[in-house]
Amino acid sequence: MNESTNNASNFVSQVDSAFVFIFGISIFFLLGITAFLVYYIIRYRKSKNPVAEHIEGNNTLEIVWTVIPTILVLAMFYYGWSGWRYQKEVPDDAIPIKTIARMWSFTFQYENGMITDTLFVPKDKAVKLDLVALDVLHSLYIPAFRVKQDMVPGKEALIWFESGREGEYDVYCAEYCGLLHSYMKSIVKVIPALQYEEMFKIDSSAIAVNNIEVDKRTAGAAVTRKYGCNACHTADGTKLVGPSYKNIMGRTRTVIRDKEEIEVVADEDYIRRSIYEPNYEIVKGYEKGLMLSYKDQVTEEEFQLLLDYFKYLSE
Ligand code: HEC
Ligand SMILES: [Cu+2]
Repeated sequence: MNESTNNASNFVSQVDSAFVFIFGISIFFLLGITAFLVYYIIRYRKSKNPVAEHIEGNNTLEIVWTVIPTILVLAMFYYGWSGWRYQKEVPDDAIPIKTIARMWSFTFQYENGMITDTLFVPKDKAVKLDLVALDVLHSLYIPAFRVKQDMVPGKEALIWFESGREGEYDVYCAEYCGLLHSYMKSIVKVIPALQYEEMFKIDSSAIAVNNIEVDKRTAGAAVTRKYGCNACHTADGTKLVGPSYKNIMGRTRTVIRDKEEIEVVADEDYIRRSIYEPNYEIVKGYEKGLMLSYKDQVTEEEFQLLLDYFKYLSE
């Protein structure tokens, strides 16, 4: 079942026709029943029909209004079910992209290890997203593609699609996941297959250093965007879910470690622990368990960029 349309995804026509079918039947009955209702209210109003008539059952009517709705409901079920089955039949050659959800961002990891905060997919190629939720319930929702899947920590889930139209489409989290849930959105960019392959020839951190951020000292800002750190942190001194990056380097931090309040100096080791073992010590006044470890994600090179960036923000 591989239609060569130029729809945003291969599921659009099926989902939409199921929707129109169910919606059409609903509208038909809404209008029909309302019209009958109004007609009988007028026709049998009290002034015309003062004494009510007692009516016994009518077998023909009973059968008609049982059989017809049953057929309609079964037809709706069939439409929905066959569309659902198609969505579950992941093609063997689908390109896997690991999709990681955490409070409050999505990140996408490609076969070569590259990570982005925008989902890039090639046009006219089947893609499957391996969904991983790190902390709480999330749900990946791409309305334009007609796909949506809950993400439950510890439970594997998959969605796939094939996009036939280049462009940018919204990605949302569709499961309330805490304070900044409404900020948990991203974009999927459908690009030509050739350009998709080109993308992996360039080192991702090189993009950050050479193109987006010209200044080496602020290259770390691109790293914070890539990993969604800015859902919880700011660079301008404003407190969000976590402390601001501004003026942390070299300053004394009051932290809770093993239930004890102690003072530590924010040096390289401290920043390293903050990112790779965030619950080892908690900055006083903030909540434990919100920031998850970025072990296996933030690379040493990226860590150095972050460090330069934090130093720059603390000058
Ligand atoms: C879900 C929210 C959240 C995300 C996402 C998050 N953090 Fe945090 N972060 C916190 C909280 C809350 C604290 C304070 C509690 C603690 O010390 O763990 C914190 C503390 C820190 C600290 C110590 C700050 C200080 O003032 O001493 C650093 C550095 C830090 N985070 C860096 C990062 C980086 C870099 C990222 C992305 C790679 C990131 N955080 C992602 C919530 C978050
Ligand atoms: Cu979410």
